[in-house]
Amino acid sequence: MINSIGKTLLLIILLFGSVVAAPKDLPAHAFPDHSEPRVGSTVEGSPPSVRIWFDGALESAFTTIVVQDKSGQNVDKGTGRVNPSDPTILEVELPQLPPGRYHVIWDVLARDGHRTKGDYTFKIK
Ligand SMILES: [Cu+2]
Repeated sequence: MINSIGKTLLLIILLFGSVVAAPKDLPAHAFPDHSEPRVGSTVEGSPPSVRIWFDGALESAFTTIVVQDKSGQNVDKGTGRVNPSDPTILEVELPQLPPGRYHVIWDVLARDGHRTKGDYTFKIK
């Protein structure tokens, strides 16, 4: 049995679902396009930084990126930021890291006020 509140919630869920399913219709809504190191890749030696290119400009405030080792410890230099000369790039510097699997975790706010978050791993050999 669905009451009016239930119908309203269902409508909100359907609308939200359609927005998520059709990000290309909302160019200001920031989604990752590609990254360096690439998602799931194995790189030779410790990279100097992790960079993620988004399809829209990011707000510096409320936008974070961290890199963790397999035990969940942050291993980046704590310099996560939106690139000052290109607001579609989220980046963080890395120290010299030993071989292993690393986890990149990001959370961004686009200029249109929409938040997206995600994570991926890469390996250093
Ligand atoms: Cu949006």
